Amino acid sequence: MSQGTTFTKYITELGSKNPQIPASLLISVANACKLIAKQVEQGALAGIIGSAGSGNVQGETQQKLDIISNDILLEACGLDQTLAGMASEEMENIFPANKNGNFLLLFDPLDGSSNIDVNVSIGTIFSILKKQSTGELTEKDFLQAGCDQVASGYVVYGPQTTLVYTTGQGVHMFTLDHETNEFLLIKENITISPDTKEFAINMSNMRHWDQPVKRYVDECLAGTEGARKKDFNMRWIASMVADVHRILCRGGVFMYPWDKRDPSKPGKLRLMYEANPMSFLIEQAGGASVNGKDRIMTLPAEKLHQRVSVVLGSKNEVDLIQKYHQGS
Ligand code: P6P
Repeated sequence: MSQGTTFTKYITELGSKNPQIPASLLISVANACKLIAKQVEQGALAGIIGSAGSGNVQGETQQKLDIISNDILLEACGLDQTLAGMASEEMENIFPANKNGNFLLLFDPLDGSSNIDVNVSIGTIFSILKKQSTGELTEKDFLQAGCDQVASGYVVYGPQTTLVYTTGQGVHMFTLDHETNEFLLIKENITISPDTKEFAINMSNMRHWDQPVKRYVDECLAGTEGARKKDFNMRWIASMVADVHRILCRGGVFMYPWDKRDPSKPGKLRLMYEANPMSFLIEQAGGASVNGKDRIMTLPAEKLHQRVSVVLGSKNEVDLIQKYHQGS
């Protein structure tokens, strides 16, 4: 398909060749994200900066834009007849849609929302599963492993509004043209270099990390004089979508590991609508994604909002970190 093709045309053609592709749902998500982009761009002008004065199921303060984005996705996608139901970081329970639908949509409507007030890139992350049961929709329908995803992607609201998705046939990137309000194809079959000199982690948590993560980061910091014999660069945007987008564009490794601050929590990030969709993209681009010891896409889904430790990106770096976690 040639550069500049619209996302709608691209996905419609894909869906016409393979009915297993959730084509109309992907188009509904993209259209919802166009509306979210308009809200994000308005910011303070639309009086939507700041806290909504409520908390979500995660116990986090909801930003006004978190709720606005969530509602836009519910409304825009709820009309899609192929959609059986939705689950969101911002909602404790599932949201039934159409009883004849055969797809499930899970999303973090606005990831990185602590960056909203300071005009730093944020994003929408989505994951699409097939409804396996024939009966009434229940939360159990959503509890599927990452390998069962039929599609995943994100939209990053940054200097450009860019959509990246996969249906298991490579990773493809589209940027929103504000003239036509269409996502236009800019790159197909994105791949990540297996090696990198750039890591992303919140260094302020160093004293809380487990030994394997501390060893890996110490070796990166030791540079050419250390075991890795090369210097590394560090980035941390505190917006997973922006960090993952950078890795898809130029390689790197992203870590949000378990740490001692709350030992009962396996990690900060959520499996179903953050780690799984991003892992699908990263693996499709030739990278790797683990929770330390194990491949994230094979982890059993036990709870809708379960958390997980995440190490993802350039394969050789992720493999090394995994080796350290496996004690070798
Ligand atoms: P910290 C955003 O809140 C988020 O869920 C991810 O997008 C991001 O990578 C992480 O949390 C940032 O966490 O603890 O560095 O603020």
